Amino acid sequence: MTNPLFDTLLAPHLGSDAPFVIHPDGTTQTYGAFMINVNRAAGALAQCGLRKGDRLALQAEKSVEVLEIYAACLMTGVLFLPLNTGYTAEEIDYFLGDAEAGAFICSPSREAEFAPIAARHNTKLLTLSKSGSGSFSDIARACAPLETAVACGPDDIAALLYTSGTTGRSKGAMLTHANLLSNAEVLVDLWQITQSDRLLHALPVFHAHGLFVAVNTTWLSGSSMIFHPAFNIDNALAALPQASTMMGVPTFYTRLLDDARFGKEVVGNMRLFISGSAPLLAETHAQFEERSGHRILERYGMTETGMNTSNPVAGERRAGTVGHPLPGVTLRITDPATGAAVAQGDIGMIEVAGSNVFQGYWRMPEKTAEELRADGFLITGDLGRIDDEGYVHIVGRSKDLIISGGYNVYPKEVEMVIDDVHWVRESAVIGAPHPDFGEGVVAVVVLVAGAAADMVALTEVISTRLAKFKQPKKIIVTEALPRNTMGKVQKNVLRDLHRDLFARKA
Ligand code: MLC
Ligand code: AMP
Repeated sequence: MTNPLFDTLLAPHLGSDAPFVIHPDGTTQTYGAFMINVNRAAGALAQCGLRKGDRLALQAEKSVEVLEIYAACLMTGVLFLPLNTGYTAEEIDYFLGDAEAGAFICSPSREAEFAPIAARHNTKLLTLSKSGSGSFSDIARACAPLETAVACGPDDIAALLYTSGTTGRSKGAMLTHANLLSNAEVLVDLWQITQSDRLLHALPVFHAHGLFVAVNTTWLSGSSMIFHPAFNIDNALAALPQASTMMGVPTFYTRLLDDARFGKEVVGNMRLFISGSAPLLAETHAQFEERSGHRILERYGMTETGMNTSNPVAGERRAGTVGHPLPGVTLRITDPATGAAVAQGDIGMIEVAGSNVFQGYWRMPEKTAEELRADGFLITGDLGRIDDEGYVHIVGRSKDLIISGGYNVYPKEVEMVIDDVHWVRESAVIGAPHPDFGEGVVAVVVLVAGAAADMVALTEVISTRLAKFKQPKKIIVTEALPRNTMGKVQKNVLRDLHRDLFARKA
């Protein structure tokens, strides 16, 4: 095989009449039709001057065309760099510059906004609309399709996925062909995904969950997916009777439970509900079983590693746990201060190693060395323990991270934006329990002595500079931030103080 990832996931579908995508209106796209477009998209990448190792950034509404471009990147060795559709121009500026993207595909509605940024970074700017039209599609339609995959080895980088960090500066996680292939193979086997499965796909395709976990396993198994542009409760309820599997963040499950129409009647064909990206409350697990008869399978992953652990399909799916390490993944719990292994059952830092673990952060060797040990174990920043039956429990995080509706928000990044405002002396950003998003972003702000707060201006600054999901849902002005004797802000004190800020829905 010259390109094992492409040859395993995609090449077998050439000419196939089997259904790949089922649109909400019931129309179906076959694998064969999809592959013709993949070859065209690969031809277009070459026509745009992109070669193996170059970076293609993409910020576009979810569509099958996005998947065609992702597949074309795997075929040509061009690094796929998908970006959250909510990112502001300032955020995009950083990604294009840091990745030195050769080309950037954006929505036509934002072309004018991004043109000067792309020009500054010497990045070719192309467009793709949610209906699949745009300058990239024009090139793909006119160019010669690429028929032969470019040779790529297991350690070649397939994708660059940016994740924020505690310093506030996003880091590009380099995922290799071997990372993606090994994870897809393990998951298809473990979750018993077969050609007859039909996945309800309502996740975004710019993150590991919706892209690698959902799409790569679909390709590998030759199964199909009902493809929704986003999670919408009415559409999800209408599609569930035709689906056999669903992958979602906990918010999907709490929204289903909040709807009186959800019950056993709509899940008659369902085989497996999978949850991840954020903690699923044991209470949600129990309520879901009561209403639907299904025990949600919870698994645990990270952008840097893909999936690490999973509850079983056949055995007991234990609420409040993320199951066992996947075959091929070694998971250990260590003392965060010393790195030494803790006693069985004790709480410590979760570290993982295996063929799923990424190669490091793009052009940040020091950051890579801080998190990836010499023996190949990644320090996840998640705190957990392993119980007597080998189930992994995640009990907290050592990293200062908020997970809101499955999206990661690093407080530092938000604090830096707020602290730039001249009348703000300092700020602390925390997550408070939120009935819909799990955690909601809250900013606690201290004013410069004698200054008055201009909340309209502050909100304006935040919304210009930060994607919507990072923006605080509540801003609280306070006299002073609580500090310990070392002068460090006590975020735990703030979290306790504001734990009831987002009252549970009646
Ligand atoms: C939307 N909003 C959010 C938000 N999503 N705010 C905070 N957190 C979020 N996650 C904003 C909207 O812009 C809107 O603002 C308001 O909140 C309410 O919007 P909504 O219509 O209710 O939200 P919706 O569009 O339905 O989106 C919610 C969601 C979505 C949960 C469906 O966020 C989502 O699909 N999340 C999935 C994230 C994901 O895929 N994570 C995987 C990461 S990979 P306003 O002011 O306009 O009302 C990973 C590895 C692993 O973690 O293990 O999988
Ligand atoms: P991301 O960087 O977006 O990939 O987010 C990875 C982080 O999401 C992990 O380090 C965990 O903190 C969290 N996470 C993913 N799955 C779970 C889960 N099932 N339970 C708790 N936290 C999870």
